[in-house]
Amino acid sequence: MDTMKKSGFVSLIGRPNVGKSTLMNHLIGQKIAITSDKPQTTRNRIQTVYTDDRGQIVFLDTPGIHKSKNKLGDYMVNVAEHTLKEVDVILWLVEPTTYIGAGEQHIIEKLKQVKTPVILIINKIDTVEKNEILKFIDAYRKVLNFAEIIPVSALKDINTDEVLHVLFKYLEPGPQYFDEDTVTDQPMRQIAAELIREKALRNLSDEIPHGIAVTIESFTERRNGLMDIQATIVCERESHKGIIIGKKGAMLKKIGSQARYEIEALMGTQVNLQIWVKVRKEWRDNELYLKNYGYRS
Ligand code: GDP
Ligand code: K
Ligand code: MG
Repeated sequence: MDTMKKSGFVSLIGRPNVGKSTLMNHLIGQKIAITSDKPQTTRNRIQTVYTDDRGQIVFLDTPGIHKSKNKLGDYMVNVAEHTLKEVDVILWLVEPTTYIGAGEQHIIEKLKQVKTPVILIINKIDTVEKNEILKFIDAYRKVLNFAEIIPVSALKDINTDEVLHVLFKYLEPGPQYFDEDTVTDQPMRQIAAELIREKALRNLSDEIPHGIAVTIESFTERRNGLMDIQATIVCERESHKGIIIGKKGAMLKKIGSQARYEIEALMGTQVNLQIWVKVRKEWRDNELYLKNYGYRS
């Protein structure tokens, strides 16, 4: 082990939709965490790994910190808040569209309770004028003692190298926890389920996505390398099932082919993907279903 190399754990926190998953994917250079314009896209804690000659950073992409409405929401908030105490550096992402409101105030209160250095990332700077950004920096400076403040655009990859540079500054020399070619701790079948959920989120209207889960029933490799994947989209209502399937199955076909394309790219092999749709009323408030669908506490 090279003892001069640095390492550590970094948590990405912030309100839903500020771009946490997008930034993490760009930092590690691969799409592992799914993203969408819907809040609460990320439900579990996803761990990814960045390694270069400076050392290794393990990123924890968490569900957003927000006020929860059901047991799934409680679970997600717990996951996010719990990680704050465990990590070496916290990246708090905000976007320059609203000033410090109730959501931010809630996060500030949580951050005041931990000693971990907090780096403020002002994301989506591609959407505002430069002097707006300066106003933001000034406003945030007053509310918490940040280790650093970095404006970036995760989507356009502006200033993201600076994030890595600053992170390595705050990390201590330490062991390399993973091989240098590891990018995530997520099993492939879980990433496949998440990619299907992402395509459903992106193609369906707003009221349905919060009520879906995706499970993988089977995940098997044929002799010729082809993968057979059977998945189920679980939704809360009969009417939702109809919408997810679509006219003559058109919507389900679209979700399936978009997901298959990305799963194939990630796995580097051909995939035969079959998706079913099932109704489970109020699964988001049922402990047993939550556990079954992978949301364990
Ligand atoms: P999360 O909920 O915080 O993980 O946010 P996501 O990563 O899922 O992103 C939410 C939405 O914001 C998606 O539609 C992204 O494409 C978009 N987004 C993320 N970063 C940027 C950015 O730098 N600029 C712009 N314009 N959009 C962004
Ligand atoms: K999102
Ligand atoms: Mg996310």
